[in-house]
Amino acid sequence: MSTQADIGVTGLAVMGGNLARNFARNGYTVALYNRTAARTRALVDEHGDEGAFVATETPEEFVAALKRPRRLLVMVKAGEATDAVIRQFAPLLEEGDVIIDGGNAHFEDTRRRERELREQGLHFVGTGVSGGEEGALNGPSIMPGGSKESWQSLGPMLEKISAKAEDGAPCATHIGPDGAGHFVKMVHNGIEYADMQLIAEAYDLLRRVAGYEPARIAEVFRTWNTGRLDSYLIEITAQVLAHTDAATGRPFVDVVLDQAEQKGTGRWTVQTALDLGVPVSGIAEAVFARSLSGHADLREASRELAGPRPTPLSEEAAAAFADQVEQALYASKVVSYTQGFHQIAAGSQTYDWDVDLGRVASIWRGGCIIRAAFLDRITAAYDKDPALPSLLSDERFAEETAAAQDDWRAVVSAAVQGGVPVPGFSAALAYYDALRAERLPAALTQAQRDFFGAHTYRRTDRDGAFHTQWGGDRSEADAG
Ligand code: 2AM
Repeated sequence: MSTQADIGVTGLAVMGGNLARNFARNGYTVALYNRTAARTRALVDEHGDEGAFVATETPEEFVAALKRPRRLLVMVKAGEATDAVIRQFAPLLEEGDVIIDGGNAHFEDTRRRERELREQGLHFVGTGVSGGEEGALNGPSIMPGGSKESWQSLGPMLEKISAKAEDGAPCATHIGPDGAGHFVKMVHNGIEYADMQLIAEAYDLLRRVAGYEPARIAEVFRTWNTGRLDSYLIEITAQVLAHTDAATGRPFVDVVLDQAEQKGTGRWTVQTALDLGVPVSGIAEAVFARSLSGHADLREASRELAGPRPTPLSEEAAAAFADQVEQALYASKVVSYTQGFHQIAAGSQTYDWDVDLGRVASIWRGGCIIRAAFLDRITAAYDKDPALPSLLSDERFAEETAAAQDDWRAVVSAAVQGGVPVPGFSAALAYYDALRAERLPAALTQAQRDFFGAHTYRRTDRDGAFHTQWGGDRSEADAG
């Protein structure tokens, strides 16, 4: 067997198979190996004419087929299977070779694997790949972590197979060391949850407050998609809402069970945010909203709870309300991204990753589910000030939220009055109001903590930690 392949792919289910084809279509010679050889043969039978494949049947043969430094992409299920495959291949590799995990691994697992393999002289690249099956084949957004050296050997190939943004820039960049890539992919998915929740709330408001039918709402979304909300998710929302169920003739959205599922990356985003102490309330509400929707029994048992009487809007008022919803949706979206980027900045600082936040926004412009015109504004904001404390403090975003805030408040009020749950919109607005508040009631919270637990408090007028003898002589003591 000649050592000719530029990259090897193992784990040839749909994602792995499509990435292998993507490499081959881009002129790379791709070695293939799968535990079950039938899958390898099927791939070559069906798509062998798309490029240069080297089908192999044993791990040894597979490794021997790769040029050095060897690049070996693992596309198996996240978790134990990934560890099993690494255990199988690591002993066959040599110093400087690169193992790439393109699955949806937890970044802590990636950090551990990177450390273990580094000790053996191997590079381990945990990489986020977004765009689903279609993206894997035609160009995903790629978020690799790992060492700088591994990026040198791998970067040009990943850029080549990645999606391209409108300006032609590849949607792949070196995110940072060890788990940085999988961390950023995790937050990407958390933001995706928030985006989807906000769109769902906008739809619900247009339906239940404005009184629009799905086909009409589809038109509204189509119009929004020509403006600053231009994005893949808004575009497909319009298509879903315009779709009629073939079997019943009803709007498709009305025949779909209203219980959302989740795979877990949204939950990881929130769990990690709690550990890092980052308030990602919008993402958390999105995760909880899916969870609540799935509690069918609880919802059934609660259906008789009282709510407000509906008050239909005139045609004119409904149209004006739809415009306000666009403002609320945009401002809430800005908050979601503000929170998500705060989390990436916090992860970067905690783990010493030095993530370029503007670059992250720019590689999400193509290939991935949250691709949107708006991401250019985030890149511009960080280009202008890489140390921006919060996206909301960028001049342009501040101006836009200032212009949106009256409508944003009106929409949340109308939702509350109408009994339409908008956890995403209202959490975003609460975050915005909390950030800009001169004083927060956290002062009272601190006083309570000192009262019941002698946790001490700090003062506005003096340095140090203080404790008050509550219920006693009330003398203040400096506990610091
Ligand atoms: P299989 O075709 O032999 O099942 C997605 O499940 C992909 O990961 C499949 O290609 C599958 O191989 C592979 N896979 C899952 N678990 C694996 C393991 N423990 N070792 C090797 N490959 C595995």
